[in-house]
Amino acid sequence: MEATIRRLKQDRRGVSNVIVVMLSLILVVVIVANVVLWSYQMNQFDWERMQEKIEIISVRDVSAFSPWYIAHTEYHIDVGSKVGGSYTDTQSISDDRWETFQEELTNPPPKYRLFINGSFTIDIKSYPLSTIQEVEVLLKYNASDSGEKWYLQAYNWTAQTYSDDGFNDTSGSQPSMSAAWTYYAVNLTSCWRSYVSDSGMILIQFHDGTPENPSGSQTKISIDFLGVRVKGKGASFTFSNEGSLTVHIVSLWIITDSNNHKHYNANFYVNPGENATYIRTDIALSASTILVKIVTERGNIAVKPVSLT
Ligand SMILES: [Ca+2]
Repeated sequence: MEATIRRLKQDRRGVSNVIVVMLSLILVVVIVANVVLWSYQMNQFDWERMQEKIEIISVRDVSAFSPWYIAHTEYHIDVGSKVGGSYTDTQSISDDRWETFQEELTNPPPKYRLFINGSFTIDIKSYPLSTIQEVEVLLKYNASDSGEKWYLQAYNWTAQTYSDDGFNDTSGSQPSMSAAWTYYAVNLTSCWRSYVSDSGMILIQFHDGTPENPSGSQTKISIDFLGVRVKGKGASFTFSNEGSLTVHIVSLWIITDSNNHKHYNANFYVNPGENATYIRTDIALSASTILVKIVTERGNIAVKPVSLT
């Protein structure tokens, strides 16, 4: 009887030992499998990352001017009068036709003055506002006398007044002699957005600057051309993928100097063994020396110093 009980106790201990050993084995197998799988995945990732060979081959400024946007309705005369021609004569610089206005005597004090304005519409379907870098205005005119300066302003939609704040040239234009065709161009620089409505409309005013007394001359002004154009942003990046895997570029940096690092999200694929050019119409390469940096989805980086001419 005692012997039977002892054997039973031994058997039970034996069974529990077997269970412990089996559980331990399962645990070890699970751990080992995980470690192997993890290191395999790590190796796979590292291997792919090491296989990636992406280079920036070239970076170019591909910003471009739009066509000229011209007056599509008659000029509005605030002060002065029309002497001849029509707004259609101001649409082309090479048609030997022009529209002529004359100053008007205003009070007080009595002075000869001229204020006219025209409306111009930027084609925002072709040049969305987000892709515009600059706005330019060009005037070709002559004056019956060379005694005064002539100014271009634009309507500031925020301030609701005509202004030339921020223009690259606010000093006006003075003809060298009477009846000499004179070109006057202004750039609205980085302030251009204040002068362009959401629908792309820009109102340009042309006016005299040093009005004469009634004893002076009542100047006649002929406008051969008045137009507005925009410069669209544009940067092109050519990459070379010399590796055996498709490279996905996810980030782009334009570094102008140590304080100016501009980051752009990117989404561009370069096939293995191929060169590919990536065009961005939201990037303006305004500085002459920059550093371009890209980051791939696998975490590789390519950098290129660029001198733009
Ligand atoms: Ca003309």
